[in-house]
Amino acid sequence: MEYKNLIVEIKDGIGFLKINRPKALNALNSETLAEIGHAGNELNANKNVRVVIVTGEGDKAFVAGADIMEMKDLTALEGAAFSQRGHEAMNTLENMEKPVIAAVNGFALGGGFELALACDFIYASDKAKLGFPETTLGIHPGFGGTQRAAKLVGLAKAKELIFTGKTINAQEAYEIGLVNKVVPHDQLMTEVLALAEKIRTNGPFGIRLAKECINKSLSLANKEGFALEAKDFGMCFATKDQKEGMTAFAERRKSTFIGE
Ligand code: DAK
Repeated sequence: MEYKNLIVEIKDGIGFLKINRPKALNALNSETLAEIGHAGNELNANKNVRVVIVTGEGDKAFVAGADIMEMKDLTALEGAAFSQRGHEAMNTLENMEKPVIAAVNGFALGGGFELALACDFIYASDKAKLGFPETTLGIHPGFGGTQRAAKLVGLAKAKELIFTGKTINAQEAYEIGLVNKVVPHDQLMTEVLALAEKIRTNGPFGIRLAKECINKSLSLANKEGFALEAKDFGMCFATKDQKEGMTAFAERRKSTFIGE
């Protein structure tokens, strides 16, 4: 499918979803949010795609937020619909059956930060700037940021970031656990591709079930979480991937997984 505001590509088992509105620093308007949802579903359904990388076009921004020009005259009902469209896009990424890495190549502000937080983890350029400026605009994060940031860094840090609206650099974001790794700007894609490649060669089915267990750990009590883990672990033994992985180990060769 062709997208107006995205560049979507698949190369060697890795899907790329690039937000492509560089003149507006890749700000998310409703059309882009809808396209992210579609592209996410398309990449999810494609069996050849093992890992997805989300990034922004251009050298300056990952995504500088939800589109303020579109939002400024919204009514309350339209605001709620806009927020819902955002939730649908973010949830599509969060619930993909394959790992989704955010390669944050510049500004990740407001809705852009929320987009990165909906990915499984973030690698950031040392030039990246992250934050929630929403309260400086008279609103608050509306694409899941209050929930996802609090779960990642704890209530007090999330409140400090959101109440102040301050922007932090990649190193500060790394130190509080929002970012997995800070990379020199011109090496960001090389590092992210190496990471994606490492993940791509592992068993897709095991990764998919692990992602489900880890995501659900946030809402399940330990007892239910362990029950889910045991059920999913058992399910691995019904797959060709498990047979291949363990046979390859016994035969001292490299495994070739097919995701079944
Ligand atoms: N929306 C629309 N256009 C944007 C934009 C944005 N968020 N950010 C930048 N642009 C546009 C600028 O208007 C400018 O367009 P032209 O004037 O050239 O036409 C172009 O991108 C380049 O921007 P600048 O000229 O400002 O570039 P600078 O290098 O000087 O500054 C900046 C870069 C990132 C510091 C600055 O652009 C900036 O502060 N941008 C706004 C960042 C921001 O506040 N982001 C948060 C947006 S609010 C909700 C739903 C969603 C949300 C909340 C609630 N519900 C409905 C409940 C989420 C809200 C947000 O994300």
